[in-house]
Amino acid sequence: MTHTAHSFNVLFSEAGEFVESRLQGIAEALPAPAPTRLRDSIMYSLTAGGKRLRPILCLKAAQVFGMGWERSLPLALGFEMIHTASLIHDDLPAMDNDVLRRGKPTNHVLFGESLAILAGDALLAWAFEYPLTQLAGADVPADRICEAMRIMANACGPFGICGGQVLDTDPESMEDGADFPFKVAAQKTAVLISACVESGAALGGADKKEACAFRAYGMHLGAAFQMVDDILDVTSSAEELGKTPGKDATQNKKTFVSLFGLEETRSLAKIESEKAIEAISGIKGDTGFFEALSGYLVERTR
Ligand code: GRG
Repeated sequence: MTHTAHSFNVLFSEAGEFVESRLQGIAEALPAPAPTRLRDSIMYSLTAGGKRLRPILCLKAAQVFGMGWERSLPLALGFEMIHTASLIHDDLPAMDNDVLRRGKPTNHVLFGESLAILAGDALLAWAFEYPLTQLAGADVPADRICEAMRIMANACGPFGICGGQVLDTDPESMEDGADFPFKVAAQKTAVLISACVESGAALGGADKKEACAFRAYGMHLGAAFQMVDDILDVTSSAEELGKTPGKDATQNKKTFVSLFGLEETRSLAKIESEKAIEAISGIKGDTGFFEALSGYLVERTR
């Protein structure tokens, strides 16, 4: 099914509101003996807003294969936990050293560095424990749970966001050459975005070929997403972004914009967005949402 901008926005908001309402309720799943301050620090960042892109991708991918949102929700929330953990750590003084995230003071500004590190660590572990417990209890086939969680784990580790963050922040790991920003974006951003759709699809019942098509979709979408992120860092304000703009230049990062300039980066993002759509062209279910999303993310302003 093809979507107009309006119908796409409605679908995106609907899934976003579903995720938002369930995230608000999840605090109850963190009872004592989790120390109150740790709980506060975790819930502060988890409920601070954001686009909720990753859980939406996961819910929607499972839906293509007939799984309803209620069943795939624990996996989707796990992805938002991983993403939030990575943002808490990314903002730390030892990394990006930022004071603003999602329009609010960063976690370490409010809770201190030690708690922020621990909140990120705890969230990362919870991101696995929560879906494993909930999905097994909801009678989802064990082989699908295993495959979905394997994909999730891969995205967090040396081949995923940790590796990507090293490339992005460790001066000795930086490389010359036009393919470096592609390499950083693939690991830092696209692997997690891709894992959301691939594992959502796998959980929903996709076969290997279909899950692979969604993985390729996510890798291209993630590359386009990072390109636009680099553009917005240069062209947007703190109010629009909810985070401090202009940081890439002050930190001498090798971004798409610093290497290719704004116009060329915009064209590259369009190309990646088209490749994303192409990757899922053979899928039998209704992929209209994913096609529309690919175009929407290139035009996004926050
Ligand atoms: C602790 C899990 C864990 C990882 C440690 C710190 C780190 C390794 C990785 C960070 C990688 C990173 C900051 C990638 C940037 C990805 C990105 C483009 C984030 C912005 O995503 P949006 O725009 O944010 O979707 P919202 O706030 O809307 O959710």
